[in-house]
Amino acid sequence: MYRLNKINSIDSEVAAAIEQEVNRQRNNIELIASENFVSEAVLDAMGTPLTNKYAEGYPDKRYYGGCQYVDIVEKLAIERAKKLFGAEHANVQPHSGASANLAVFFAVLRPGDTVMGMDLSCGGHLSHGMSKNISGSYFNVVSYGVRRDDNTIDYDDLREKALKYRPKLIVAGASAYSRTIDFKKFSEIAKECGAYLMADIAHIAGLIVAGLHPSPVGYADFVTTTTHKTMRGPRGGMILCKEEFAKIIDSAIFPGTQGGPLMHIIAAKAVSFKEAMSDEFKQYQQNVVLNSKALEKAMIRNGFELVTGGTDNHLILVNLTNHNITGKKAQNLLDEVNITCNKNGIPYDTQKPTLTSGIRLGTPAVTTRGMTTDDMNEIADIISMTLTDFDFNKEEALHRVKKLVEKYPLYR
Ligand code: DSN
Repeated sequence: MYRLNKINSIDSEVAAAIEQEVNRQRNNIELIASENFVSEAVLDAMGTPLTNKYAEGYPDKRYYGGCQYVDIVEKLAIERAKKLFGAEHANVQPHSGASANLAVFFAVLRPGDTVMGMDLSCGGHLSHGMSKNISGSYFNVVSYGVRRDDNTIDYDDLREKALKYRPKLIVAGASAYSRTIDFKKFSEIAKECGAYLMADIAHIAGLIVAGLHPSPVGYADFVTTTTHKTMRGPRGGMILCKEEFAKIIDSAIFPGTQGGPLMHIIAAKAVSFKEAMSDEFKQYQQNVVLNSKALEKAMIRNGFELVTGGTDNHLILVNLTNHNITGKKAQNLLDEVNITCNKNGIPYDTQKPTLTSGIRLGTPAVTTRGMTTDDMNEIADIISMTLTDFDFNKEEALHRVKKLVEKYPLYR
């Protein structure tokens, strides 16, 4: 059992479910583009008594006594985040990426103000203005999207809309976009229409640290991210900004939208940021992109169509229309052979969001396990045999997945 003896002695039901989940992670090929496997050091930091500590406020300015040691931890996390991204100010307290985004909205917008974000159906995120999210219900959202012909961001349309609707904030960033984002162009458009620019780099933060994607720092007024995707830290969020906005951002997180920070998670963020400063981390990010390119080629070789034709980053979006199968069905079939991914809408999808015409595949997690470009070829072949003739190929697919995951042990 994975380090569960103490939990098991109190609560065998929860321990059993955790063990099953750990085994699922070990036995499956994890292709969800937003997931990763943290190091044991990061895991350990999360499971420390720092969870016991209330520390509302900020280092040296807390509303509780006894914060001298958690102050050390938060200062380390802040300094490392600033250094990693070359940012003037960092707030490491957001509980999630959505919380980080909401705090930026709260800092600079008032209900009813106009904001522009990428349409969810074109690869954007819920918190960038989706109608049922607080970002879409409290604010006036004008979405921008991708071109019909090549499915890349339509900067001309974005500029036209920005000049017409004069948003107070433009959000750059996506959850399912496989191409490089031109933050410089975004900042020129934002300046031209007098908007603030927020870059949400949740998916690509690790690539940015390694210099494999241009950084928005210096272009965007606010940069938000999660810490658990390509950054390979604990589940959480972070905001970077220029010094001039430090006060309004800090106050938008606490007391604006959050209470006590999760000090055990901030400790784990600090540890993961230290890991991200290493040469090994840079090499890892290079391998993520190499694997993504290899998966792109191998999927195309297997007859799959990719949105935008391929990838510049850690993910690919597969258009399943020519395979006559929905994203939901594909996700379910792949689940049955122990390959985990998520159904995903493709631009101008004709299927409902609960079905979709696509799946999103990402390489951060499999690369952390040590998988290589050869393994990406094998994964694409297994995906293809599963989706083209499931009944005939299921047993062989399961066998090949087992062989692959056994080569790369996880959390031993
Ligand atoms: N839900 C995340 C993703 O899968 O991309 C974004 O927050």
